[in-house]
Amino acid sequence: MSKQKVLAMLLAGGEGKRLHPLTQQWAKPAVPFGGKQRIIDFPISNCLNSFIDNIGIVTQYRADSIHQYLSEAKTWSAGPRAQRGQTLLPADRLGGEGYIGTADAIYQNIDYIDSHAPEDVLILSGDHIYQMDYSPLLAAHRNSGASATIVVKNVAWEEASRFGIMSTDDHGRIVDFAEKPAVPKSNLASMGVYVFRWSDLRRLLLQDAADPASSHDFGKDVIPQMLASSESLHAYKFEGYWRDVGTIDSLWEANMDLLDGAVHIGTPEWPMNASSLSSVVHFSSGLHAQIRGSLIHQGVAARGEIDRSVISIGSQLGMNSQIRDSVVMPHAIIGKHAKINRAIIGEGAIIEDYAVVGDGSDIVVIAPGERVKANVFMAPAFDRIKDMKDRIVG
Ligand code: ADQ
Ligand code: ADP
Repeated sequence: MSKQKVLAMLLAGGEGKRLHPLTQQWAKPAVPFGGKQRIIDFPISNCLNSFIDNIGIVTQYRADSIHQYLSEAKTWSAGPRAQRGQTLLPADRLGGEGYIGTADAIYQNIDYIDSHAPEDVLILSGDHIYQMDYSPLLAAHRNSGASATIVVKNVAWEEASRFGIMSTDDHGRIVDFAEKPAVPKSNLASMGVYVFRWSDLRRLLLQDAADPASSHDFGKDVIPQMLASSESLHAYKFEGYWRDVGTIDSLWEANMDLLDGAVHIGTPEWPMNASSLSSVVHFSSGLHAQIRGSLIHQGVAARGEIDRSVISIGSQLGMNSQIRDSVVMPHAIIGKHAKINRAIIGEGAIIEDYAVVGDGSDIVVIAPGERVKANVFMAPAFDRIKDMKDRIVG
């Protein structure tokens, strides 16, 4: 039992259809990011750096991949702010068919939350790249006395329909909210990060669970229901870097943002997990390599020409290979004279000698473990077909 007043609940169970094929075998939060981390390391390190010790990690889709990563990786068991109160919650606690929506995923863990008797519950997503100290948010939430506080950010207008969009009054109270509106009224977006007073959330979850018309989702059901019944709902603006990496393009862009210095991994002021501290990032050029504006991780055999790319741990690059504007995920092998342009090469994929991936137009994704045969050209059209299929499903 913890004396902490806040308990974080990290939603790490989404299927991530739009990140297919990177999420074929792995949950979205376990997808590699930036050479050595996985996406889930960001919200976890935010908790640690905000001195929130208790995190319940709610898994569902490919739960094994999250469990495996967090338990086997020494990542979270050492380091300056070691995590002790992390609980991996088994998928589907109440039996049955699994969680229906995000609110149901919390509802089914009511016992676990009650056992911590928190004053507030911080609800986080497992698929966001950002560095945020949650302390001022928690303080603002308590000062306002609101039932819930939603963290918000202005997003690009053309992306606004991907998010929960709201309007606030002069006191930061939310007066209007629409989940992923086709025609957004504002560009003030929910980051999907919420603080709730636990007594209020508990009541709302019971109410939502009893509603046969609900899809049991925070954005679709709980938040609109709160507004309809005039619960006090506040917005808290986050000004830092934040990106929902739920799509291939946004995942690629966030990796490029890392190269541009818009977001960092493991600085002394904001340590990430233990492995990030021991990781040395090389910008150097070796005898057989020409490297520009790239992150090359320790232990990578860097050969060839590498331009504005993230080259992850354990990958191998062949002589005279050319890698441009790309992300090479851990343990991928790139053959001699292979050309990679605007692509994401999945974990453990093999690109044989003289193969060409991408032509510099749309991003091409090579699935984890996939083999691209020698001399084959993987054009973006191949990827576009998959992308269209995803759009229909998701
Ligand atoms: P989405 O990003 O669409 O919108 P959603 O797909 O529901 O949110 O997932 C939120 C988080 O919960 C993700 O980390 C996902 O992995 C996880 N998750 C989803 N289903 C789950 C389940 N059944 N069990 C466990 N975890 C699950 C939300 C809000 C928007 C807001 C965006 C910001 O609804 O209002 O703008 O986040 O990214
Ligand atoms: P192995 O069993 O060969 O050691 P892993 O346990 O690393 O492989 O991965 C199991 C499967 O998951 C493999 O097919 C691999 O390509 C795939 N995989 C690994 N990482 C990812 C990822 N980030 N996203 C999707 N699939 C992945």
